Amino acid sequence: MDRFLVKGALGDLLGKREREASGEGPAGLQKDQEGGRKRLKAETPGKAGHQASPSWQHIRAEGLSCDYTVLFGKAEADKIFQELEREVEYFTGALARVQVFGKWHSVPRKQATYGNPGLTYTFSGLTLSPKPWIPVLERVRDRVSAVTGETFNFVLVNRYKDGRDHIGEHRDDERELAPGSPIASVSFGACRDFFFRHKDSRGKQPSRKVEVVRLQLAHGSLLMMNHPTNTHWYHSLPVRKKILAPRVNLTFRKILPTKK
Ligand SMILES: O=C(O)CCC(=O)C(=O)O
Ligand SMILES: [Mn+2]
Repeated sequence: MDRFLVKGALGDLLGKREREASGEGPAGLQKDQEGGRKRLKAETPGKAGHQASPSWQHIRAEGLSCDYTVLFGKAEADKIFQELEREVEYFTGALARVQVFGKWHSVPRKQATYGNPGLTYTFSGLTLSPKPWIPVLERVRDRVSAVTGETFNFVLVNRYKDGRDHIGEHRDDERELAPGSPIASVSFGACRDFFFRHKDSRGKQPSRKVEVVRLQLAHGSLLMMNHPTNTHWYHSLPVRKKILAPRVNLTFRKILPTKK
């Protein structure tokens, strides 16, 4: 996690968001035309019949494979959001700050990690253990697993108090992720723009032009970022000053067990 945090903060400070906002057209969202990828289940097992099957949008570009659905209806998403607001304990002090070129800055959002016992991960150069799972996070994790068939041992929680909070362009640290595993991103609260930029299409003089993939992540939504998206594409949540409401995002991951 270490790497993306620093890169994110660098992106923030150097105005990468401004570059992201320019140019290329909207992402092509493919409606669920072939019934979904094999492992995306059409229905949530073990739940009462009132629960609608998720309808997936498949987002594809060169080296990018994502699947998007609204997993929780408004009433359930509202409840989960309230519980997250009550129960999640965010980092404070040194863990809520990041050093860039020797200077300390506040991370422009709040963060917390939860996960299985015995796991460790690196964050801001420190080896940390996630907090033990709490019921609201287990509930969301289990719903994601039920509809995708994927399992997760770790979640990073990001809270954006309003549209000024953001995350700069970064890739998630693959050294700590199980090879080939997807990242499941579940969002609650304010709907926010979310961009993917191809690694060859970054900076002032990109080696080639690849269209930016632009999404909006709604209240109660799930975005599956499948392999190899994270290898080829950077992602970000840009500043949106007009947004006054908070947002909480959960990225469920499968991280490699700690070497003994
Ligand atoms: O808030 C989001 O939607 C993205 C968060 C993210 O990219 C991350 O946690 O690595
Ligand atoms: Mn990320």
